[in-house]
Amino acid sequence: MNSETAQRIHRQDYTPPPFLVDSVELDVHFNAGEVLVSSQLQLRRNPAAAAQPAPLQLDGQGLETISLAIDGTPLGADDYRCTSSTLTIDNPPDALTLTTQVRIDPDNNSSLSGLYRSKDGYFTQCEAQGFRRITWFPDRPDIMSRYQVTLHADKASLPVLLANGNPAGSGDQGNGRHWAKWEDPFAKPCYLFALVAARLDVLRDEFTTSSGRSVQLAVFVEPGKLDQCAHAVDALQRAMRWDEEVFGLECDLDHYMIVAVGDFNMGAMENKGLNVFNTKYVLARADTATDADYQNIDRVVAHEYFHNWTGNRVTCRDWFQLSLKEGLTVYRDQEFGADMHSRAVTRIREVRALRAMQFPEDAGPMAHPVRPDSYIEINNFYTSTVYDKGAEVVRMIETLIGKEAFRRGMDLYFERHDGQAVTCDDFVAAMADASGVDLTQFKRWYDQAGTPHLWASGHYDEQARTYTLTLSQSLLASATAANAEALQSPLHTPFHIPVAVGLNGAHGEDMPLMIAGEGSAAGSGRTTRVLSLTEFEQQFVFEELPAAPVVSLLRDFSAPVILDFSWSDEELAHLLAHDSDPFNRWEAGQRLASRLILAAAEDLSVGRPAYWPQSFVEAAARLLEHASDDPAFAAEALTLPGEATLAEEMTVVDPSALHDARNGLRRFVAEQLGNALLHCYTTHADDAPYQATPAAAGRRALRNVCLSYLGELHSDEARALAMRQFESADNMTDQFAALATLAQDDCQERVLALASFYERWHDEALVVDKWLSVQAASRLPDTLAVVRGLLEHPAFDLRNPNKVYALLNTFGNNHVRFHAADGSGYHFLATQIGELDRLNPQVAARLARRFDRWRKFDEPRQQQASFALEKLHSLAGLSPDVREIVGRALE
Ligand code: 0A1
Ligand code: ZN
Repeated sequence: MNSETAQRIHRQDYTPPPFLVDSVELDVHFNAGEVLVSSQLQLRRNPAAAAQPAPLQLDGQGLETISLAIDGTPLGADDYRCTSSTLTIDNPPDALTLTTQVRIDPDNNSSLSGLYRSKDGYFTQCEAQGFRRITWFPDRPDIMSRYQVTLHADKASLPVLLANGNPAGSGDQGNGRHWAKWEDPFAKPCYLFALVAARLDVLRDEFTTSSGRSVQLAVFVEPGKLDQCAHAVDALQRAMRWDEEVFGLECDLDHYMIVAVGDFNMGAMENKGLNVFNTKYVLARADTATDADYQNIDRVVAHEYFHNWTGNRVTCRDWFQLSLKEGLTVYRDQEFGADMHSRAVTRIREVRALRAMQFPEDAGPMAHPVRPDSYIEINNFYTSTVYDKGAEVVRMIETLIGKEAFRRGMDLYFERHDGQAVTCDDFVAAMADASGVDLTQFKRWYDQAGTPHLWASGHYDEQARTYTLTLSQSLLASATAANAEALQSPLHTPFHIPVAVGLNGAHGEDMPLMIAGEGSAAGSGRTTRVLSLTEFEQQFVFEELPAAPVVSLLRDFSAPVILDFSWSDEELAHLLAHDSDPFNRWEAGQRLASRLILAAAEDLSVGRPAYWPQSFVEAAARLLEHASDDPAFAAEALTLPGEATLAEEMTVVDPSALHDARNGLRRFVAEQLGNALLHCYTTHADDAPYQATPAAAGRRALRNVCLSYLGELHSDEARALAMRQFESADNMTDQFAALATLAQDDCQERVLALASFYERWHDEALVVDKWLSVQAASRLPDTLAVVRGLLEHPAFDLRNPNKVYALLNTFGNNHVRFHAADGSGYHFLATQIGELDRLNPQVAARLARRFDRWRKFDEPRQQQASFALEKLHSLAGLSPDVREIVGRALE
């Protein structure tokens, strides 16, 4: 299929489905080399559809049709029209039973969408449009049906047979075969359908809901991995309790199952009552999983569980509304994470990720609104914008209307829409109605791509004892060709931006926040106020200030914008040391570091030496000195902004100068503070055995940041220290951190550690992924050669998404090596994308996103990138998935 035949779908073209499907009965027979699917659909005309009777149309992909019948009568050749992707019945009765039988070939389904084989088992992935690969069906989320599914398979090789809902019978059927029937009591869209037939071990547990109902929990994993399931079960129970306590939402199921599979395109999938997970987000044991893995498991398990209400009970009308469930559910898993761990550190990490992923996305060729207007391949829109910026949009609503009103809004949303397929407008309407706050202007966040810029300036009037803050906003600085046009149109209106503000006094204390015209009672006692910026420019005057404040803006990152305010270095150091908002303490340090690194990159690119002021070292020294107050925070504050984030601030990116500048600053800190780093490293050692608690994880994070700084010295002592940690660690966090430090250093220890790591872990697939990624992330000049070599290693498999992400995606994120001046990184990755596309277009398209920012680099690099992209684009048989991404990159 090429771009001519691949259709662009527009949000405005939505029409209700002509037919509804009330119930679905499936019989799935797993035979050697094929799967037969018989389906019986009860269909009827949709009373809400257009008056003109439309034909009945069903979707299909890769189906071999064996038989078709309506109300028991086989269809003749003239009764229907069939293409490879649609089955059309022109004059169907208003209500009918459609029976179909198809043959499918999951053994050869390398796309991992629909029904596919992974190792010796069979799994499904139906979001967004995988159900059509299983049977003929009107595959759209606004058709909700009741399902009954019977699986038939060989008992010895496929002993576990699962589908959504409740077990409704099982038994033997002779010839060594068995069957199992499942009934889902809830109507659901077909994207939430799932089935599994495999050989799996299971860990069972139970949860009693607040109203006293018992829910049977089960986590199914590959045989032999039961000792890595406990954390996932624990996370699930905590998430279930949390949703009851925070949102009053109880589990509606009798059975809640999680199945882990090693071949999976994404993180996990919220199929009703039968979540299918990438093993990466289930399996954990202290010696195989890092603290980050443990925390990610918490978050993903919670995310999928929370979808049961925000996504499943209330689902999306069409795929343009994807953020309705994803933005909201990410917001919910973020809040869960904040309650389980440190709220401040959780927020810091989220914003770091947002800036590394979503901001570049919003400034590049794939920029799209949280609610996109059109797409060619919906799978390309499971993006950081829909998920993470979508969560920021929900968070801003909470900030603007307040926590209690937000909760009332959620209640109202469920009251109005339980069991429905709805839109983002419906969500915002519930929030507006529950709070009485007009969110009409706010909705622009759903419709306009790009990261807004927020300019701020302040003036203190000693006489009047007032501080005047001027805020202005524009999308211009981040305008892409597409939205530049929109900005000139009369439709351009400002965003409604919540700006959380505090004023910091000379001794670090919060000053009073009295806004002129409000009367003194309004602000009294509050140290943070949320200003509503609704105009292009607005002024806010703070009164009764005895001295000039240092303003703390956008506390807790109250809006996903790029803030420009000219704090002096001293003011930033003051905020870093004193601001009562921990996010802004961290932010001040990041700003100081960014300034220095960007200036140094400019110097280095014209052959001038970099300049590092002592004041930065002093600030870092203070952080180390007070690190034990909050080790996890200190670790974040000591971590410099990443290269991809910094690159966004450069007009033309010189990746080597940027890389050298950033590492130069790290080395300078290490040289100046070697003893303090070592002291901090030593004093935060844990004698106790590994525990995944936030406090212990915080200490490990801090020590490992110290270790990585010491690694910059390339000294025998630092190498020995890393090697000691590598060899003696009782947990993967410390072992891997030591390996990651050594992997940046061209030394014998690196070779030894990499070899012994593989030797020890070659049977643990997820640990092998770490081994691949630590090599692909190395700054050493021969990294591309190493990555090329690893393609041939038995550990690598182009068919397995985790391996592809570990090796190839990590390389694409290796800023200095991927953007090598000679274009070698570009040509390498483009070739791999072309190869992968023939197996798995979704993952290939994700990999192609690494090219998003190619136009920000210098002319010679741009030329190499465009050669590589053009060549990829011209490949015969390229998927619409990759074609859409590469086409937009080349536009
Ligand atoms: N809804 C899932 C994400 C997901 C989306 C698509 C998939 O296959 C193409 C798989 C999973 C979530 O948000 O967790
Ligand atoms: Zn989700």
